[in-house]
Amino acid sequence: MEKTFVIVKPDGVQRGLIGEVIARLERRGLRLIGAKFMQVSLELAETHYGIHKGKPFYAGLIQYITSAPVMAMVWEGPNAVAAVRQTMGATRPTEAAPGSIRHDFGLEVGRNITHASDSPENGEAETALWFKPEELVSWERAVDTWIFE
Ligand code: D4T
Repeated sequence: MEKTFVIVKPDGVQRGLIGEVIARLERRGLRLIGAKFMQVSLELAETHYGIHKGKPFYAGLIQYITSAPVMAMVWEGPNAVAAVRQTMGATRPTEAAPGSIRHDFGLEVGRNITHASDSPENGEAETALWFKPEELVSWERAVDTWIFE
C-alpha cells in the first residue's frame, strides 16, 4: 500500500486545524498508520528540507518549521501521494484549487499549513526519517473493502 508523510505545520497547529486536516484525510478514505505531536529539531528540519538548502526561502522555512509544535503523520492508501497532494492543494495557497486545504485556509506560501510527500519514493524516505518502524501501526479497517478496490 502506498504511504505518504504529512505534517500539520506550526501555523496549522496554532490555528486549530489539526482536526480539520485529519478529518479531510479520513473522509477521503485514507488510513492513518502513524502520528506524533512533536517539536521539530533543527537537525531534523535541515535533513527534511535539505533539498532547499541555498534557496532564498530556506532560512525562513527552517525557522518556521522549528518555531512551534507540528503534527507528523503517515497515511496510506491506493495513490496516497497524489490523493493527499490534491487534498492539500498547490504549494502556493493562491494557486491551490478551490476546496483544497491550502485554498480554504491559506494565503501565503510560507504559511501553507501542511506538508505532504511529493512522490511514493519520498513517502517512504520521509516516513523513515520521521518515524521508527515500531511507531507505525499495520491494521485493517472493516470498511477497507468498500474504499480500496
Ligand atoms: P512542502 O514540502 O512543505 O509540502 O511543500 P511542497 O512540496 O508543496 O513545496 P516545495 O517542496 O516546493 O516547498 C517546500 C516548502 O518551502 C516553502 N516555500 C516554497 C517558500 O516558503 N517559498 C517558496 O518560494 C517555495 C517554492 C513552502 C513549502
